[in-house]
Amino acid sequence: MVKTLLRQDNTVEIELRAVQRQVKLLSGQPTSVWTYEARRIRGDVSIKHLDSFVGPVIRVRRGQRFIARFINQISETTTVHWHGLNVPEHADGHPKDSVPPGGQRVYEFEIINRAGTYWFHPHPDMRTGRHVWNGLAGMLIVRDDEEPIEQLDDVEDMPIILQDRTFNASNQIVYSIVGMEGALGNRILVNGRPNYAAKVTPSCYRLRILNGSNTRIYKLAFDNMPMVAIGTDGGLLHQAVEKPYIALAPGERVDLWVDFSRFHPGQSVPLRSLPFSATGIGQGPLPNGAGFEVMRFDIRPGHRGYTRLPRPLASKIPTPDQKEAVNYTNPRALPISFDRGRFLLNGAAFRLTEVASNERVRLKDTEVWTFANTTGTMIMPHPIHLHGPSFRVIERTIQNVHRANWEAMREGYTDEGWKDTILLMPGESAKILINFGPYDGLFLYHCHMLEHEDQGMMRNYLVYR
Ligand SMILES: [Cu+2]
Repeated sequence: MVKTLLRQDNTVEIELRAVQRQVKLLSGQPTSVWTYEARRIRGDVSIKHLDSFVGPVIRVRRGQRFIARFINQISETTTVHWHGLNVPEHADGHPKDSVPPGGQRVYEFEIINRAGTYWFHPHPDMRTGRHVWNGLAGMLIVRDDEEPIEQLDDVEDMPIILQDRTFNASNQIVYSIVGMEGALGNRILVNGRPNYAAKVTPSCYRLRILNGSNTRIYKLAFDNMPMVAIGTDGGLLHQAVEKPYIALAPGERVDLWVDFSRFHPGQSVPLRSLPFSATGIGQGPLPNGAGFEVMRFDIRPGHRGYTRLPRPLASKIPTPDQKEAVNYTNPRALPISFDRGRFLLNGAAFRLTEVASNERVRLKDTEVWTFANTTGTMIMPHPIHLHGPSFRVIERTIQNVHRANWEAMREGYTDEGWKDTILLMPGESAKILINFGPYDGLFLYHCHMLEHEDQGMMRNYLVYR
């Protein structure tokens, strides 16, 4: 009886603070960081802090009413954006809804997204790159009682947040902008830690990998073992797909299924980022496109859990049909360009609440949008992120002059599933299909290379009734 009553209260309430703190990351002096601290107030929610600046990892369930009482205790105005979650305008963390130092804001929304790996980070006007770089980013995992794989409680479920940072001689984080690319660190951190090694048993694991870097793109691979993708930005795939490597640009997530049962205790399995090339990148001490070891999995003796994936993984994902779009014959064209030293979207820079005439969409309409990364005196990769509903990728095309570099990256795209962020390599265009709803209001689309976003590579779109 008591249990039934508890289940009926579907509300989760947490307190979330942005604070400045010292953490011990390297040998010697502690590092001064900004970080989120969260605590449960009520409801069925788990919060795990990661013993670094990044985090926490918050686990919620689809269908819950989520309330985050945010308290800004850092020295700058900030916001909290729930990346990938489809939430009302007032809860989206738009820069216009900023929280001053010492201020508070309640973010309240229903979790309507599919089960999957989402995240949260600041979104203040022109300062997002610095806030994330200083340490503000956490993971938000949505589970769903209806998905078969979510029933596998014994499967090891491992958050892996990829970032890079540069530290000075006294172990402090240095905001290191490299040319027109953005902030690129010379050290790779996983879950906020350098030289990261995860202890695993010869069993199967679900890795929830988030690229929480400002600018760095990863081409993730194991040695002599394919990547088995089971989820994308917007949750689980219907069936697992094997890929030689995974392309993961800033903001993107992928869920991998890894079977360590083929290894023996004592072995160490590196996860690598393979080298790749593109125009516009390649500067700095650890350039974008350099190859390196991301982390290791150290095999320890221990329990052997699941060895086989459930089939299907999750409910079927409908094949996108662009004929459903109201603008099927005339897709909305939103080109990337470069003008007077900065990148633009839709030919214009961000202004706080400005919406152009071609940035208005009707609530409940399905539309085709085309992003083209094909013009300008400076062309480089850009991951484009849409706030609001997840979308599907219908088609990608490449200019011949950029084809060779693209061919070395495109097999790593995870276009089989729902996406909220897609990488556009130089010379690439992508058509996406979006159904707008259930919320009307003002939402953002932007480059998720955070310094590009801060320089204005971001626009509003308006969903109107
Ligand atoms: Cu960009």
